[in-house]
Amino acid sequence: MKQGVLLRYRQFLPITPKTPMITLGEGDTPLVRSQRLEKEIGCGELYFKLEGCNPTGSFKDRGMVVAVAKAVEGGSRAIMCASTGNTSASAAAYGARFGLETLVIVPRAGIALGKLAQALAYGAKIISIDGSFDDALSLVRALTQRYPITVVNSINPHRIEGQKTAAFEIVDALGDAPDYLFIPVGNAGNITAYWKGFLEYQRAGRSKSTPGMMGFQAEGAAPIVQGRVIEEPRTVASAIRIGNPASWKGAVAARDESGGRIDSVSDEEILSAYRLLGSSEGIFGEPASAASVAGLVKVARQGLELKGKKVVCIITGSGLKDPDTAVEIAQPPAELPADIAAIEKSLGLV
Ligand code: AN7
Repeated sequence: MKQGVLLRYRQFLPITPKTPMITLGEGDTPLVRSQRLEKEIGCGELYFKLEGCNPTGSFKDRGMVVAVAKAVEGGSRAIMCASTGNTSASAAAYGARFGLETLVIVPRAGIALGKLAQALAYGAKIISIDGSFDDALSLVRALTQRYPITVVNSINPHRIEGQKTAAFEIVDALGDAPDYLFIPVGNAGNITAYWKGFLEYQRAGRSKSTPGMMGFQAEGAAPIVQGRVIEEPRTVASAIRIGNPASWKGAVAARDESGGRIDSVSDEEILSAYRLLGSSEGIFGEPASAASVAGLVKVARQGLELKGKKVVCIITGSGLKDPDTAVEIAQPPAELPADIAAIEKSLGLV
């Protein structure tokens, strides 16, 4: 049975005797070695951390379990978040299971179908606004100040605490930190959390080194790269369609303290990495997740020395979250009569 994040890493988490040790089986996700890309780009060892294997299909569950445990501990009755989809799915699941009402505000344009389906299935109250994620987050900040509702976006520090456990797992699996960690950046909570985790583990003597933090935004939604708020962020990777990240400063600190980079990748590069992951590694991540791999391909092309280096790419969410994109960009299936000759011909068997 899976322990869950709270039990497994309790000495690193803000747990008191009153904290309920809840879990939906989050964390302990696979770290799988690359079969193809590692050789293609010539790095020492390349691993993918499959965060889509969490209970609601994304890394958000690691932070949500801590945020919800602390909300329950504090006597809260309701939680609220703004979301590009995954945070709302996770909040709704943990809220439903542990007796909290879940209120969600999402941008009308571009929340992937699977994520909306999840929030609906878990019984959240969902409001879809004619505005961006950033507008939704401003509304959530205002409403949770006005009413006794716990905010569970990553402006809630318990979210960051939970998410840092993914860094612990990587060090536990590899025996030390990798040389580089590639990660998509949206609201920038996750890169902030990983960096905190790597630093804390090093301080605790669990690792000798820390990785260069390599964060990637989508080109049309790259406020940190451009150094300005993007009013109308655009990208196929709806999860990271964010123009004014809440953890902007945390991301910049992670980059600068680790000797890493924050750069952008185009939608074309994201989709190319998305296809490559699926068709040559057997890993179906959602488009935003492919930004980490697109970033690795980009820096390898630019000549970053990767020979002998250990690299981890975070695959932040499952590809099943966004079936529309998967189908849209693929060759449609061949439609044939139920006839063996026609099928033989179509498959090139004869
Ligand atoms: C799959 O769900 O912001 O930089 O509201 O769903 O920590 O925001 C999702 C973000 C990467 C970016 N990959 O992480 C939300 C939301 C996936 C994501 C990110 C998100 P952050």
